[in-house]
Amino acid sequence: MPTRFTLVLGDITTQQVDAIVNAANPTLLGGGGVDGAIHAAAGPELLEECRGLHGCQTGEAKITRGYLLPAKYVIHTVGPRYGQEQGREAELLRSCYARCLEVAAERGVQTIAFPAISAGVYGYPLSEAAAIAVQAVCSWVHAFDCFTEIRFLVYSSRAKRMYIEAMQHYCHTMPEDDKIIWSV
Ligand code: AR6
Repeated sequence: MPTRFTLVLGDITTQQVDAIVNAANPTLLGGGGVDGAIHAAAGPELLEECRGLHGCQTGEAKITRGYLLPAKYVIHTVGPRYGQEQGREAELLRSCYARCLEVAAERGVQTIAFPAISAGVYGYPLSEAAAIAVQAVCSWVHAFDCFTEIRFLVYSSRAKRMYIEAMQHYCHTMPEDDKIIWSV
């Protein structure tokens, strides 16, 4: 079965998918941006579960329940801070996408939504962050075939354009195009 890649301009907290990804910080105890929105929508039990996880390293991912969210799970990942990772930013950002997909696959998740990890407070330039997101997810999907839909959530029309460019560029240069269908 091919994996459907979709691009949606909107709020990740309202998405009807098995899992949504949170762009968190190493404490996993909440923050601003997507993190703040997810905690606000999921309710206080999410923070309680997060306390028991004892944080998360940059490039890693940990899973919790979704509580009041439509999504059953939240996968918390910590993106790199742009310019503060000794040149390992791209590698760490790729790792976030790969680890989220691994953790999701272990729980039997079939549909997952990603925000633009690191492209807000953590300062990753959006065009680079979008290219890495699409490339990382494309390569993973070509190696492991277990998702029906991978949804990218963007929060501005500029971000949407960046993702379309990245999808046009990377999805169509992959060797087995028939494994990915994408729609906007
Ligand atoms: N739905 C979808 N995308 C969103 C939403 C939303 N509700 N809100 C923001 N975005 P950021 P980071 C976009 O800053 O850069 C937190 O305080 C936003 O426009 O949320 O990884 C954490 O606790 C941007 O494109 O995440 C960390 O301290 C993208 O999501 C830190 O921010 C990511 O922006 C993590 O920073």
